[in-house]
Amino acid sequence: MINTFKTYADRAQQHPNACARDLLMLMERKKSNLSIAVDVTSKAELLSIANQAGPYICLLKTHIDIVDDFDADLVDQLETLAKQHDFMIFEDRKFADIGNTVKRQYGNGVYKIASWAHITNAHTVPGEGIIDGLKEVGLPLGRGLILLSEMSTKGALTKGDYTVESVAMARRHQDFVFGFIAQHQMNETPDEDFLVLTPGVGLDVKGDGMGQQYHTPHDAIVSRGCDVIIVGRGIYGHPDQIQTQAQRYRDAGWDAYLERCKL
Ligand code: S5P
Repeated sequence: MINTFKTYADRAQQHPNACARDLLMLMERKKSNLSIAVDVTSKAELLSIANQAGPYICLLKTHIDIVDDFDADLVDQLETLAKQHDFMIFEDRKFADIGNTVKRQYGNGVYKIASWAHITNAHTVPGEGIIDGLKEVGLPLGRGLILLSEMSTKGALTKGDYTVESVAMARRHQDFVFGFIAQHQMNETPDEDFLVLTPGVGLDVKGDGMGQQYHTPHDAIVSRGCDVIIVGRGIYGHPDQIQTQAQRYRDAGWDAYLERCKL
């Protein structure tokens, strides 16, 4: 696997994408490759979990459209927590429409995602125009995009040529696209350094009865060469143990990274 033996710090020094540099430096500084997926539906719960898990994570992943009582103050408070605990924010919007539509979905509407999310993601099913549309809004704001090249669920159609073409699209937009949601590392040459953020990570269960499939942090980081582990229910599914679980996944992810780099 190419580039996986390098440290996050070394990769930050050389990375062509500004958002990736920020994330890699943050990961090294904080000694965390853990992203929490906070898929809860109330503002108070989201903020409470963000505050408790904050010290252990590099990235907070949101599904902002599932919050029943969303308001602009939620975003202000998330931004304050991000500064206080030193994490970045990733809105898992999974854009999937034509360029002209996604740029409005990204910059406008109720959520104004581009104004607060450092990172967002997109499906590649519409073709490259989706990247052009999102880039028009995100690049001037210093935002970064990741593409879904491989999903975690059973029977996902994101495989074979779809995955190969998704990587080719990313290669043509490296000022804005810096990585993938995937289950494996995607680099093909030593010059390439796409980050892989990987969901479907769990220490205690193998599935959820709705298609989700879990690997351990060790498997994701060491065997599959992924860079960031995304953990949802493994952490927020234990509301009384958010800190304990966040620390547990942070340690498992970081130990796996140290093993991979032979540090
Ligand atoms: O392929 C994917 C892509 C994503 S972004 N599979 C996923 O599960 N996700 C997201 O990761 C999903 O939307 C959820 O927010 C998180 C996984 O949550 P968990 O509770 O299964 O750990």
